[in-house]
Order: sequence, then structure tokens, then C-alpha cells
Amino acid sequence: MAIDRYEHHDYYGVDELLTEEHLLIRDSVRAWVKKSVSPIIEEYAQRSEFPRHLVKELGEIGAFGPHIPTKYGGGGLDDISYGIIMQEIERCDSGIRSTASVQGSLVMYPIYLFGSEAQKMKYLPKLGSGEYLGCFGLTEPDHGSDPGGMKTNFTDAGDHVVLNGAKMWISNSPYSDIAVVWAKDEAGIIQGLIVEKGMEGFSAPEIHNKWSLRASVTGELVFDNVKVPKENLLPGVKGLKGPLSCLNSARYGIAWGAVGVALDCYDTALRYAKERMQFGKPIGSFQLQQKKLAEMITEITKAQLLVWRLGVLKSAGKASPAQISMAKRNNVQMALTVAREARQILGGMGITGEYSIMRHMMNLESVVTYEGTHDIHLLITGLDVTGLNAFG
Ligand code: TGC
Ligand code: FAD
Repeated sequence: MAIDRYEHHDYYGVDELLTEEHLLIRDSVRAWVKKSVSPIIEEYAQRSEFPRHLVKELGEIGAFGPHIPTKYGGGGLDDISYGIIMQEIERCDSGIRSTASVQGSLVMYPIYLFGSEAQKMKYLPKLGSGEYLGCFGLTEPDHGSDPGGMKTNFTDAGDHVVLNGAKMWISNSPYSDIAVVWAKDEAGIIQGLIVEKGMEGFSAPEIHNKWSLRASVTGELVFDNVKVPKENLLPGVKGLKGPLSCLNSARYGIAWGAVGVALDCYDTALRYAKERMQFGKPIGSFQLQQKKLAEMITEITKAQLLVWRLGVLKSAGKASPAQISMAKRNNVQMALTVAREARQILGGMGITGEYSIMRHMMNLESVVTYEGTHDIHLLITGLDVTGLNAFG
């Protein structure tokens, strides 16, 4: 994308629900995205390369752990600020938002919530500044939607534990300095461990040939008798609720991020519809194209209100995991629909890298799957409203 012409759209005056600080944060992240990410993102995605130099810059603009206290290297901001930052970054590319939300919500957050004071002081400031990159290992080759069935395990060996197993589809893993890994102890209870790059028997090979999130690096985590010091076990939680409570934070960020993608697709399609002439008129004057644009801004507006309200609930400590699931599921599906419609408005140009839409559309095929698939989130809502568990 040569020039980022994005302009904000706020059909219902949702900005009036935000504070001055929220708007300032949004403007500064947007300015950084336009200066540092928009000019390069298409080329990195086309080459399927992670723009690694952005990690330090993401740290500098406060995109890593904005909702974590400053004492631990976070931004000390509220949940709506966190959402706005994810929205602005994902407006440009879901893969860059992935880098930021994994680092903040899935690496820093579990250490902040469940780590010892020594672990927090050792890792969080470096993660917050971007000196370290981290990843989160929950999914396995045979256990995706059903992480409770994981096979990765560790045994007690005195002052350390011995870790064996493999994780699959792990964002950031090949370049990570540390991995927060979820594994079963000898009693079959899930616990979190911090595994450091360079530990003998630990490797993180890259997964190649992705058609989606091409500017985000994804890999495996392989543990072959890795000796992990006991001081690297997260002392504050046992059981599947540990990783799942971190997912609440990441899913919340994705619900905001998806609004960013949809806004970008709408913005591009609206401008194109007003400029592109066919049959002697702008294509935006045809009713069929107006229907697409009108439906897009209607759905975007509903999604903006959904995340704003969710942010208010979350800041008050009242957002339930099921409410977060609803927003993740609705907003990502909404963004996918908007991206597909927007692509059609651009005709043949819509499939090229001249515009961001096709890249967004392909990225969203991962976003609709990771952090709990579209189906799984529907079943979480189903369980919440009926009290009947479809998972068995
Ligand atoms: P279930 O028996 O329901 O629950 C086990 C324990 O966990 C508690 N719990 C939660 N706690 C906090 N937050 C949540 N959202 C929670 N959901 C459940 C639950 O209360 C229970 O606690 P306790 O004390 O009774 O033990 O578990 P289940 O095995 O039936 O599975 C339920 C299910 C399917 C909803 C869950 O496992 C699930 O969400 N599956 C989807 C897996 C998933 O989202 N994986 C994401 C991997 S990470 C990722 O994709 C990163 S992408 C990163 C990027 O690039 O942005
Ligand atoms: P499966 O669980 O095999 O599901 C396949 C299909 O079956 C889906 O449509 C699903 O909805 C459906 N299904 C499954 N169970 C049910 C059911 N009970 N009822 C109805 N339908 C069902 N994981 C991490 O731990 N860390 C990461 O950083 C990470 N990053 C990722 C990055 C990318 C690019 C991708 C693609 C994935 C990433 N993941 C990560 C993994 C992601 O969370 C999983 O892909 C996701 O949870 C789904 O698991 P699966 O792919 O094994 O699909």
C-alpha cells in the first residue's frame, strides 16, 4: 500500500463515549501505524516475512501490555485504551495486532496474573519495552478446540522439571525469547511454565506456506526432555482456567481489532465507489453498491457499540467470558463479511495488493479460527443462555 488514505468513520457518535485520553491514544497509534506500518506491510505480507524491526517500535508506542501496571512495564491504561490500540493496529494488519496482543495478553498477562514477584520483575519490563518477544503455547497438533486433552507434560526432577511434548500454531514462536507453555504435571493437572530460548532440547520451527497472517510469524514449540528450573513454574494457578482466563483478555482485544479491519475495508470501498466511473456514473450511485455500503456501516456501528459497552463492563470487572465470546465471534464474522463485500465493490482491483482488502480478508480466516473458533464461541453462548453444555 503506497499511501494510507484512511479516514475514521463514526456514524453514531461513539467517539463521544470516549475520553480525551482515549482519543489522544487513538490518534498517536494511528499516526505511528500510518508512518511505520502502512508503507511496508503489503511487501512484508507478499514476501511472507515478519517485520521484526516493528517489535521494538511496538514497545515504544506502548502496544505491549497497555492494561498492565507501569511498575511491571505495562502502560497502566484502562481496558478501553487497550481495545483502541488493538483496533488501530489491526486496522492496518491483523498479523501485527497478533504480535501485540499475544505479547500483552498471552505472555505478559499470565506472568502478571500468575507469576511470582521475581518472575514479574525479571520478564515483564523487557517484554513491555519490546526487548524480549514472547509466545503462548496452548494448542497442540491433536488438541486445538479441546486444549484440556493436551499431551505436553512435565515430571519432577528435584530442582527442575523435565518437559516433553509439542505445541502447534504458535504466533511469534520462531523469534521468541520466552514461551509461556501450558503442560500437565504428573497428576495430569495443567500448569504454566516459562521456557527460555536456548534451553537444551527446546526448538521453535517456523510453519511455512500460510495464505493468511503472512506478516506474522507462526511456528511450533518442540520440547525434548527440556530441563526447566522449578523457579520458572507459574505459581499462581492450576488447571485449564489458567490459560483460558488469559484468552479472555486476548479475545477482548480481537473484538476491538476486528472493528479496525472492517473500518479500513469500508473506508477503501466507500472512496472507491465515489471515484470509480462505470456507465458514465460513479459506481456508488448504483443502488446495489449503496446497499453494500449501507449494510457495512450499519454492522460496523453495531460492533463499535458492542465493544465500547464490553470495555465499560470489563473496566468495572463485570465482563463475563461468555460476553467476550459473543463480541469476538460477532465482530470477526462482521469484519469478514464487510471485507468480502468491500472486495466486490473494487472489482478486479480488489484482488490486488494495491489495496489492503484482500490481505485483510485472508488474515481474517485465521482470526475467525484462533482464540476459539466461530463455532466454539457460539457453543459458549449456547451454554451460557441454556445452562446446557454441548461440549460433553
Ligand atoms: P471447561 O470444563 O468448560 O473449563 C475448564 C475450567 O476453565 C474454566 N473456564 C474459564 N475460566 C476463565 N475464562 C474462561 N473463558 C473460561 N472458560 C472455562 C472453567 O470454569 C473450568 O474451571 P474449573 O475451576 O471448574 O476447573 O473446559 P472444556 O474442556 O469443556 O473446554 C471448554 C472450551 C471449549 C470452551 C474451551 O476449552 C475453549 O475455549 N476452547 C477453545 C480453545 C482456544 O481458544 N484456544 C486458543 C489458543 S491461543 C490462540 O489461539 C492464540 S492466537 C494468538 C494471536 O495470534 O492473536
Ligand atoms: P479443531 O479444534 O480441530 O477444529 C476444527 C473444526 O471443528 C472447527 O471448525 C471447529 O469449530 C470444529 N469443532 C471442534 N470442536 C467442536 C465441537 N465441540 N462442536 C462443533 N464443532 C467443533 N494457539 C496457541 O496456543 N497459541 C498461539 O499463539 C496460536 N496462534 C495461532 C495462529 C494462527 C495463524 C492459527 C491459524 C492458529 C493459532 N493458534 C494458536 C491455534 C488456534 O487457537 C487453533 O487453531 C484453534 O483453537 C482451533 O483449533 P484447531 O485448528 O485444532 O481446530
